[in-house]
Amino acid sequence: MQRTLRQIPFILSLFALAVAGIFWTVGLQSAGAHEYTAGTLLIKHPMARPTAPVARNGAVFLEISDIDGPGDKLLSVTTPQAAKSELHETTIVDNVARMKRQDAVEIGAGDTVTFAPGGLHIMLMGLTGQLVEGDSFPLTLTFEKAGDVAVDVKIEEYHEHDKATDDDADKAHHQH
Ligand SMILES: [Cu+2]
Repeated sequence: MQRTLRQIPFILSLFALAVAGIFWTVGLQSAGAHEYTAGTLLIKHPMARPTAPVARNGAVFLEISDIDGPGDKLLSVTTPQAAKSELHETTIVDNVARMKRQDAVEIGAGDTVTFAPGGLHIMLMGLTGQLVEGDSFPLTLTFEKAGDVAVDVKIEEYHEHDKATDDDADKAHHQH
């Protein structure tokens, strides 16, 4: 009996360590990976480049996957950071880059759709404030099946994420 009582503080400290470990891991994941799940959808690293003080427009890039799911459709996007947000795709027509508004963006079953410079992007029209490196702003993605998904958009220089060859040193280098 006495022995059991003496073990209690030890057990409690183990428990505290375990809890601390969980929080530490969660903290690391949100700081590093910056991704969101909604049903079977995985949304990775929403980001926007910093803008000049006079810039009226900006663009958001991210990656949306439905690897194990039936597919979904991104219908619209809203953010308090801009008067209007549209789904755009840049295409080259006769050597001229043109942005075309998309009514929706299909995420096929098992597919990953990447919004990146020179292709798909979320166009922010009529910025309500300058996009300053290091800041972030909220954005809501509306999907046909998954519904509304709220994410935070990090403002930083663009660099390709989540590549198999992309180690931490490489990421740190690209951020500056
Ligand atoms: Cu655009």
